[in-house]
Amino acid sequence: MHKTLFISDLHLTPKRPDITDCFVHFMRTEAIECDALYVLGDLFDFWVGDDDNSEFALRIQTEFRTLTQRGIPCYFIHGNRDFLVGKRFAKNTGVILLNEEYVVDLYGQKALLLHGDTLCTKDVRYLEFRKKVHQPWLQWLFNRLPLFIKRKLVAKIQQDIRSDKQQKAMEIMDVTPEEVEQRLSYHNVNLMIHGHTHRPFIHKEHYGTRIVLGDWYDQGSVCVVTKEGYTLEQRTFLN
Ligand code: LP5
Ligand code: MN
Repeated sequence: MHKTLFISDLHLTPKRPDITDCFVHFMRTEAIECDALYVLGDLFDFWVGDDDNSEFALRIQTEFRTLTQRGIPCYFIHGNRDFLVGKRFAKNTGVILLNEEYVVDLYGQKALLLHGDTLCTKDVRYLEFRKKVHQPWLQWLFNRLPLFIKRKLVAKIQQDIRSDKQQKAMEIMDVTPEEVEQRLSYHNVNLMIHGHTHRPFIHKEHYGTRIVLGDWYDQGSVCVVTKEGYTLEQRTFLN
């Protein structure tokens, strides 16, 4: 049966081997049989840069390379935690990096794909922060720092902004419905798939359907699309 798979918000880290194991199992048993795999951001808990040559970083890249070498196309949209995934990662893995909004044709049904952070327009402080760290000149500079300095800087910034997020109301960190409608209408589609909010659900509104992928903290979350339709499914951790 032809199917296309969507995942996001795995937050892979060497600190959580249970998530990594579930991901590796998914890649080797399910993804290996699909038409295409789309990763909609936050694959990593944080990606400091393509120069990360840790065993962990290489291990994850090998999983993607194995898949793409078997002829299965893999696509990636940056999340707010892995916006520094770059050309070298793409070259190493064969993964194709997509723009932040991408319209895909799924067996005749068009869908808008995105990470989901940009839909949270009430989270003004985050969007200002995003604008800053997305500046090409800043990323160019950051990419030229030694790996250990980048790691320290990231840890420091994460620590500094932690309390900022803790003070935000849950409502601020969810999508703005008007923004969802606006993005769908801009692309002239009625289906959207995204992650980021960690609130897995299939929302049906008068302007279209919004599939929200879940995070992989306690189980895997996969959206499976076939020519018959779509399902949002869970994958239990191995043990
Ligand atoms: O992912 P999640 O759910 O935990 O939180 C996100 C938003 N947080 C983030 C932060 C990243 O996870 C970690 C960032 C590390 C930055 C390293 C940068 C290295 C430099 C690179 C230069 C090229 O994305 C969170 C959202 C939440 O999703 C829900 O949508 O609310 O946003 C924040 O918490 C952001 C704060 O509100 C922003 C505070 C501003 C502080 C200004 C510091 C300026 C630092 C400038 C850096 C160059
Ligand atoms: Mn996110």
